[in-house]
This record gives sequence, C-alpha cells and structure tokens, in this order.
Amino acid sequence: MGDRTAYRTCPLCEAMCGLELTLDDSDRVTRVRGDARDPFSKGFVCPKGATLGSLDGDPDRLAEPLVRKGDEHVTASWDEAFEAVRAGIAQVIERYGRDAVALYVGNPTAHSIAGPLYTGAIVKALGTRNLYTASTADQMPKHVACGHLFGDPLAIPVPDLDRTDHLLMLGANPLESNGSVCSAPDFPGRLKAIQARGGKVTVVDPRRTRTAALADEHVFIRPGTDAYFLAALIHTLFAEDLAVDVPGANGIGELRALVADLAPERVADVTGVPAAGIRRTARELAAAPRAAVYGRMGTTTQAFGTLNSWFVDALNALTGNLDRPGGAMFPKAAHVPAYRRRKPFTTGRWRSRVQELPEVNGELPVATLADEIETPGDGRIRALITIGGNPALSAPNSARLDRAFAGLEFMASIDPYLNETTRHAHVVLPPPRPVQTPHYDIALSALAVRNYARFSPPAVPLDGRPSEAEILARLALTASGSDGDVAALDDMIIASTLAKAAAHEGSPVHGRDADEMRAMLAGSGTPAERRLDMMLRLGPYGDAFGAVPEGLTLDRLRTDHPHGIDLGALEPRLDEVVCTASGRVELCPSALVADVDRLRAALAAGPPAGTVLIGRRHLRSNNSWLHNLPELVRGSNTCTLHLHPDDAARLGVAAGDGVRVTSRAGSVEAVAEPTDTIMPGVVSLPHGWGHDRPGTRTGVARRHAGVNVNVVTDEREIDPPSGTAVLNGVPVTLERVD
Ligand SMILES: Nc1nc2c(c(=O)[nH]1)N[C@H]1C(S)=C(S)[C@@H](COP(=O)(O)OP(=O)(O)OC[C@H]3O[C@@H](n4cnc5c(=O)[nH]c(N)nc54)[C@H](O)[C@@H]3O)O[C@H]1N2
Ligand SMILES: Nc1nc2c(c(=O)[nH]1)N[C@H]1C(S)=C(S)[C@@H](COP(=O)(O)OP(=O)(O)OC[C@H]3O[C@@H](n4cnc5c(=O)[nH]c(N)nc54)[C@H](O)[C@@H]3O)O[C@H]1N2
Ligand code: SF4
Ligand SMILES: [Mo]
Repeated sequence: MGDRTAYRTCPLCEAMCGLELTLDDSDRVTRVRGDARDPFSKGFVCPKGATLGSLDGDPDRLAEPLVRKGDEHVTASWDEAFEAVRAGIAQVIERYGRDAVALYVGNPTAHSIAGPLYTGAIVKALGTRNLYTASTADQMPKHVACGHLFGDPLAIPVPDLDRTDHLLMLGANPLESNGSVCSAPDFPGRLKAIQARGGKVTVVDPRRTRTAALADEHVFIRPGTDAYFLAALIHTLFAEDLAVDVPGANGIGELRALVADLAPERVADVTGVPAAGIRRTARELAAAPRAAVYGRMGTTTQAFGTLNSWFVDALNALTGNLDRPGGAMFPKAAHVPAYRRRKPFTTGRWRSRVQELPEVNGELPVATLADEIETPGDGRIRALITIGGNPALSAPNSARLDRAFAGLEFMASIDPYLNETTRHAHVVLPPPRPVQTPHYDIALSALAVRNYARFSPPAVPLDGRPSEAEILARLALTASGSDGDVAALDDMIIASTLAKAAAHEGSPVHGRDADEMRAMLAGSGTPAERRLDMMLRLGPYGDAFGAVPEGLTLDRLRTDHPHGIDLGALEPRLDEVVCTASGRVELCPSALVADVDRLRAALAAGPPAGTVLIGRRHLRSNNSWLHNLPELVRGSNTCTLHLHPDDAARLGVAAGDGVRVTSRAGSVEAVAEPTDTIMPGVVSLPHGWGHDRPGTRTGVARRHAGVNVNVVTDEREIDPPSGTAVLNGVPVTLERVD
C-alpha cells in the first residue's frame, strides 16, 4: 500500500494549526508537517505539533481500559470497565446522594469535539453540583468579566492581531504558549507583522520573556499588581480627556469616579512601573489609530484576575477600540447560532459546601476541591470522575489534592495515560489515538482572530474501541442509570435543539418541522458528527437545513474544504452579542464594583515585602502531559527556578544549586537558574512537572521528573469573583540547600 497523506487540525494548543500527516501502511504517523493549504495556519507548525506522531504512537498510551486491583492496575474489557463505573457511581449515589459524585474536566477536553458535546449531558445525568474544571486555574475571570460587561460569559473579544497598529499585552507569552483565549496560528509571525506595518507591541510582564524581547517595549511589573496599572491607565484616559464616548454603554461616569483616586502616581510604587511610563502608555493607547489591549494567564490567575479582565475590555471600549477592526472584536464561529441569546449572566446560584464559594458558570473552584473531599459532613465528595485532567499536578496545593484522591471511595478517569492523577482511579477509560479521533474546535474557533472552520475526519479507523464521544456519551447514560444507546442520547439532544430552533422567531429555521430536519442529519456520520452537522446548519454560515442552498453543512466542510475554510476577517457584531439585562454594555458592572474596595484595601497595605513566585511556560511542553515524548524532553532541564542574580547572590546560590521554595502550602526543592530576565524579588517555576510518583506508567516522564510547583501554590488564595486560583504572585521564602 505504501505511504499516504492525511490532514487534520493539531489538537495540542489553542492555535488550531492545520497539519499534514504521512502515515505508513501500518497506520503509523511517520512525518508531520504544517498544512500549507490551511487558509488560517498556512503551513505553520511548532515543535509540539511536529511530534504529534510520537504522541500518537507513544507505547505508554493506554490501548485498553484499566481497573484497579489493590495497588495494581490491570487490563479489563470495555464492558467490564463500564460495569465497574456503573457500580462505583451507583453505590456512592445510593449511600450519599448525587452531590457525592464530583466531576473534574481538564484542558484537553476543550480541544476536542467530544468534551464540549457531552460534558453537559454527564453533569446533568450525575445531577451533581460538584463540577470542577481547569478554567478556575486559568481563564475563568475573563468569563466573569465578560459575563457582567456583555451579558454572556462566552462573549470574549479577541485582539484583532492582523489589523491592529498597537498591541498592549499583559501576562501573555505567545512565543512560548502560541497564544491563548485568542486563537492565532503563528502568533509570533502576526506580532512581527504588526511591527512590520509600523505598529507597536508593548508587553507587560515580570519577566523579559521571548515575547517581551520581541516587543518594541517591555514593562516590568510586580506580580499581582496589573489591576492598579490598568486602573491607572483608565484614570489617565479620563483625567487627560482621552476617553471616547462609548455609544450603547452604561456606567462610564461611574467608572470614571471609581478610578478617580487611582492615578499613576498612586500606583507607581506598588506596581514598580514609574508614573510617567503609565501615563505615556495610556496616551499611546489613545493615540493609536487602531489598538487592542490583551491580557492572559498572568493577569487571570492572580489575586485580582476579574478586575484585570474587566479593565482590559474597559480600556478597549474607552479608546474606541471595542468591536472595531484592529481593536478587540467578537469572533463569529460557524457552529454558534447567532440568534440564540443567553440569559443575563449571574454567579452564585449555589455555593460550595465548605468555603461557601459561589458557583460560576455552573462550576465550583478547583482550589476548594480538596476541602470538599476531605471535610466530613453531608454532601462530602466520595467519588470523582476526571476527564482529560491532571489536577494532582495542575491544581493549587496539589499535594493535598493528591492525598485527598487517595481517600476517595471511587474514582474513574477518561485519560490516555496512567499518570499522577489517574493512578488513583479505580477505572481508567482511554480515548483512542489522536489520528483515530475526528476534530473540530468547538471551544477555540469561537476565539479565533479570523472566522474559520475546519473539520478533520479520523485518519485511521477505530480498531473496535470506542471513540471518546462514545465513551463520554456512555458515561452520561451510565450516570443516569439508563441502558439506552449512545445514538439515542444524541437523538434526544438533537430533537430538543431542533424543536427550540423551530420555535425561535429569530432562527433561520423558524416554523420548520423538527422531525423533517432531524431526518436530514441521518447521513452525517457518527453520533457526534450528526450533532456537529446540526450546529453548523443552524449557524451563521449554515445551510439552514436547505433554506440557504450554498450554506455550510458538515458534509460540505469535510468534502469541499479539507484544509479548512476562511470565513473572513472579524466583523463588528456587538449588537448581536450583548445580552445584559439592560441590553447595553455595562462598563461599570455593579457586581464587580465591590472588588475595587478589595483592591484599594490592598493598596493601602502598601507594596508587599518579600519574594513572590510566578509561573513559566516553555514551547516544548504542554501543561503536564507531553513530558513522555523523548523529542520534547531532550536537552537541558527546563524545570528550574529562575531568580534574579542579585537574589541569588544574597542567598549565596549559583547556577545548578538547590533552592528550597516554601509557602504556606508547602515546600519544593528546585535547581537554581539565575537570570536577569526576571525582576528582583520574583522567582519562577514552570508547572506540570513532578513525575516521580509511584504507580504511574509514563516511563520517559519519570526519567525527566522535575518538581511540582503546585506543591507550593496555595489553595487558600483565590480571586473571589471568579474563584480562580492565584498561581502567580505566591508569597514564598527561599533557602539554599546544600
Ligand atoms: N508550550 C506551551 N504552550 C501552551 C501551554 C503550555 O503549557 N506549554 N499551555 C496552554 C494553556 S493551558 C494555556 S492557558 C496557555 C497560556 O498562554 P499564556 O497566557 O501566553 O501563558 P504563559 O506562557 O504562562 O504566559 C503568562 C505570562 O504571564 C507572566 N506573569 C506572571 N505573573 C504575572 C503578573 O502578575 N502580571 C503580568 N502582567 N504578567 C505575569 C509570566 O511571566 C508569563 O510570561 O498556553 C497554552 N499553550
Ligand atoms: N502553577 C501553575 N499551575 C497551573 C498553570 C500555571 O500556569 N501555573 N496553568 C493552569 C492552566 S492554564 C491549565 S489549563 C491547567 C491544566 O490542568 P489540567 O487540565 O488538569 O492538566 P493537564 O496537564 O492539561 O492534563 C491533561 C490530561 O488530559 C489527558 N489527555 C490528553 N489528551 C487527552 C484526550 O484526548 N482525551 C482525554 N480524555 N484526556 C486526554 C492527559 O493525559 C492529562 O492527564 O493547569 C493549570 N495549572
Ligand atoms: S502552535 Fe499549537 S496548534 Fe500549532 S502546531 Fe504547535 S501545538 Fe499544534
Ligand atoms: Mo490553560
């Protein structure tokens, strides 16, 4: 037969690059290149995408389910494994009630079709309030801020990278991360293009990252103090009469009053940014013909994450850049129906049992998961299901969480690896290889800097094992105690969605017969694919079930656009997006105003003394789970402690020496790497390492174990409005180890 070529989207980060795979006649991936014909990524590929073949063929990937017998995990059949899950969940629900089963959903779930399509059904079937995801260790503050500003937590404007003249970027390092909550293949190239057309890129970061080095200007800022910096920018816009009127927005006067006392001179000390620099930054932002402010990880996973996320978009609005080309714009994804309005956003519909933290987006903070497992009483979590997550490494104070997992009565994990988290599971259900998995970016194409859609069919057939969609659907059925089949679950969801669409006056299928439309989906493939077909047909570019003859269907996307379809540059669509109770943008949302008092109180307390810890990402890593690929861990150890040479000298530490990093939560011993790329008083460790736990089956990662920074991050410290963990700006003490 010989070699053949297959095309697919890279599932590894948010950039959604198209890949060209070469497969041999035993279906092994022998080469990976960028897909030059992808209209969005145009052949770009990074070192991670290039190793998709090794990931796909990793001998440590599980091919069959595992069940735990004592301390051992042994192979089981799919039926045995599902029966064990059924029995495990049923027993716990029967004894303790539905809230006793918790669900944790991790990052790769946002990069799949299966995750977004079935997680909701699983939560509903479990009937639990205990849903936790990696979002509360990541971007939840952005959802909360946008929920209050625009009414919809999913209405997140992204910087229009390809048309802006001025990008102010805080707490993001796309030269390593390839971008986040802003999908843009070849993010570095897009930044250079801003410069090439005469624009300016400014980076605000406590480290001189590769992104900061590329930028025209790098502003060092003390970790956790962006909210002061951003408030002072807003203050300056008002004080110097640079703010524009924002038609269709409430709260401009209130916002002006709110930051009246936060002048650059007031915040210079605490932020470490000179007042004159803050004023100049505000003036440049206002003067740029088209500008965008963009804040990411470093601004969300810190004490004032929600305020930061709010202020970023307030700045976009006040400089006239919200919803205009070259500014911050709302993508229009092919599978998201434009007619559907959400209910105005609220949080706190229920609270966590122990810390009484408010629900946000249907979730509780992962920072309090250990409390809920360990604290006795009614409603205590006794069972846990994880889907594509590794909280035993990724969550704050993960050592505590790791201990808590060991005490669960039942745990099941949907995961391809037996790792630090899944080693605790009684049942592990592995999804198939990436090349056996269809792909469409349900979550990420709604955050892309161009409107774009791409569907990747599996390149290799399933060898009798279930797809991840089938695993998750079966889990939903199992959890609801139903013995119906997977297709029936999809049928139910499809029938109810189509009935609603037919009844909705603004929908393109208003008044149509739902059954007739359902019949039109029959030919579109597997269950998950039928649902995707439905979403595309109801979507803004869709065929509206035949009403728009040239419109998009899954079949057209698959057959006519195997490299993806470019649906154009972002277009203004604020009116379509806003769904606050007032119908207007709320620039000074009352729900968030109180948090400014917390900010002010912290300012009054003065600049913090002592050392703080922040994170760091590397191009050849991906959270906790690509460390088992030899190509990516080769070379020098990247899991080192960055510290400023002055701090190193004060401690008597040289490169390669051991340093003990201690916080309230715990202590870790890391290898020192002094560097003047980091601010004095700040140290940095990457996350996702610490692969030395017993009972795992990731041989390569074990030989490159590194240390787990989340032993030191503190589960007590969260951003209250969003419940998001403070992973950046953790107070620590340092000590040389001999
Ligand atoms: N190679 C690689 N790519 C990845 C990942 C990975 O692990 N490796 N992870 C993926 C995931 S899950 C995500 S969410 C994205 C994240 O993508 P990014 O948001 O770009 O994340 P980071 O690279 O961590 O960059 C965060 C930056 O914030 C800085 N920072 C820390 N504290 C502060 C602060 O208080 N203020 C400011 N202004 N800056 C601060 C850090 O020094 C760092 O440079 O990356 C994704 N892509
Ligand atoms: N200190 C510190 N901690 C952090 C961060 C930080 O910057 N600093 N970053 C935070 C961020 S942004 C995030 S997103 C979280 C990530 O937190 P998590 O999502 O909990 O952790 P990951 O390391 O992404 O774990 C992914 C898991 O999914 C599995 N997996 C891989 N592919 C698939 C698949 O196709 N299907 C399924 N079902 N499973 C799969 C992997 O084997 C692994 O077990 O970590 C957070 N933790
Ligand atoms: S940038 Fe992201 S999507 Fe593109 S190849 Fe690399 S890991 Fe894959
Ligand atoms: Mo993330």
